[in-house]
Amino acid sequence: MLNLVLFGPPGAGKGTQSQKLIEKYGLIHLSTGDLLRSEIAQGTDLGLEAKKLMDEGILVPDAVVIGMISHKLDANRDAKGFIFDGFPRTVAQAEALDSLLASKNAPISGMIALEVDDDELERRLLERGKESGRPDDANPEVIRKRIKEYNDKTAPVAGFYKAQNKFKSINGIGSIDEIFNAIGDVISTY
Ligand code: B4P
Repeated sequence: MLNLVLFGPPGAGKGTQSQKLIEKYGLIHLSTGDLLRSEIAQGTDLGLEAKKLMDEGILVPDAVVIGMISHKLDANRDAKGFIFDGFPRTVAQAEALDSLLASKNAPISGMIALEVDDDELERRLLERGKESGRPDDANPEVIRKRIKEYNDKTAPVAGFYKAQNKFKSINGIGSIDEIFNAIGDVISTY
């Protein structure tokens, strides 16, 4: 099984690259951001709770996203593998993911981090906000809050995978195809 964690700050290109990776490798895409936005669109209690936090650029509680991922893993037992996009975002989520996958005998193959500087992240997210209507992409203050959340709570997740010799970082600036090829080079080493 190919189980890939795509890592990086908001706007690094995780969602963009995931779309290309699922086509090439036939993987199931698990984006906690997309799962949460779907709960919001359906107006569920979970969605209402998550919306308040997401609109402010704050991470939603670990238990919520871990529960969502666990359901999705159970619902896709015959998958060839998974791309985890935007998850894990805290060390507690990374630990929970390891134990969920251990029970299925299908560990993480590796984490690939997309490196992009803060100015470029802000530029990309504001640009996307013009089209997407995403409230968390519309406001520079919220974008900076999301980057701060990433630096405080998510960046340490890299250390979790480095300790397992599963971490690789690549340059996330360049054309979408160049970055996709660089990701493919890493995958070919698994
Ligand atoms: P996400 O939906 O995961 O939001 P994201 O990080 O902004 O998206 P992504 O990084 O995938 O966007 P992409 O770079 O592809 O999360 C939103 C919120 O949900 C979080 O703030 C949090 O509140 C909550 N949440 C989600 N998961 C959670 C978790 N596990 N725990 C707790 N809370 C959680 O795209 C950005 C833009 O860049 C696009 O417009 C794209 O076209 C452009 N782009 C991509 N590649 C490019 C390139 N090479 N060059 C130029 N532009 C590029």
